[in-house]
Amino acid sequence: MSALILHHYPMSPFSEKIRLMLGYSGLSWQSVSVRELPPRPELAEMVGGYRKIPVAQIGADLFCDTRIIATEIARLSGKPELALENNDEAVQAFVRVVDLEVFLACLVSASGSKMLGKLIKSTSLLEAMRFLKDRINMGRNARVKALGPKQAKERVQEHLVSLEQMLKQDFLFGDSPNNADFAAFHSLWFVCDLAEKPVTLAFPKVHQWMDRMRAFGHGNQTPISSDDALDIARENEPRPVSRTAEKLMDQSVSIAPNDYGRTPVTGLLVGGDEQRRVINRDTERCGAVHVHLPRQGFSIREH
Ligand SMILES: N[C@@H](CCC(=O)N[C@@H](CS)C(=O)NCC(=O)O)C(=O)O
Repeated sequence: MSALILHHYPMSPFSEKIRLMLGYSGLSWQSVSVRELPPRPELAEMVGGYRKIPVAQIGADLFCDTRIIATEIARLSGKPELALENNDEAVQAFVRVVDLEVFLACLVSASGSKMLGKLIKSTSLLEAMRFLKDRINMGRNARVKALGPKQAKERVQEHLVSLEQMLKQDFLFGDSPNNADFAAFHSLWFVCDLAEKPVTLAFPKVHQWMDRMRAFGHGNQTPISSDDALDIARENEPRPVSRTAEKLMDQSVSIAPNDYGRTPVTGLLVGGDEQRRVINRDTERCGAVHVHLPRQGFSIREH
């Protein structure tokens, strides 16, 4: 089994992106089920304020955002095409659009009584109400605004037309999948598989591509508890990290996403690379941990 632990919940589209990458990569992984909304005390002990899901963990290293998680999966599985930075600019530009604008349009398009019913079934009526309140607040504090229902539906249609044109071969950018296929899949999975809206029926190539993507499955997962994950962090040292020539190096910083869910992680900036920054957090329950966050789409400030 690989040492990769995924903190996620079943109805989370970005988690589905990673679960499917894990299926494709052939890595076995450990699964921690988390609540659909904060508080998530065990996870927060490790990642501090970062509130988005999924989060991945290897020992005492925590990886925030699917961009960084994909890089880790690419490295562990020897499948470089899964890391966004290993793909050309056309792929990277496509993923920037599908992971934000198209994702938000799909969320709006998927909402309705079917989704609410599923949420109540997988949690409870009270939890579903708390969830809605949480997401309304999250939207209010976001820097990006979601479209209204009519525009969102149009945006999803426009996206499907474009995917249908791109699919001249089995996958979006060639005969085998890369990061873009997983990024484009998860939002449509939310609309088609969870909200059960058959939006791809009029797009045969997209429909078949979705089936090819689903066939990767989620791979071999072993459930563990959030306390087990804390124990694993405590029993391990963070892995060595390269220092970078940054003004705030070795200083206490806070790093937060620029778009939504903008609660910051604070800690000591200890290094990183071109794609990520790494901060050290000293925690009560598991000692020192390193939190890895993307540079793109995140802001850093002195704390
Ligand atoms: N850019 C992030 C987006 C992650 C994201 O938006 N996740 C949603 C769930 S799919 C989320 O965190 N929602 C708020 C929450 O679960 O508390 C990534 O690539 O990981």
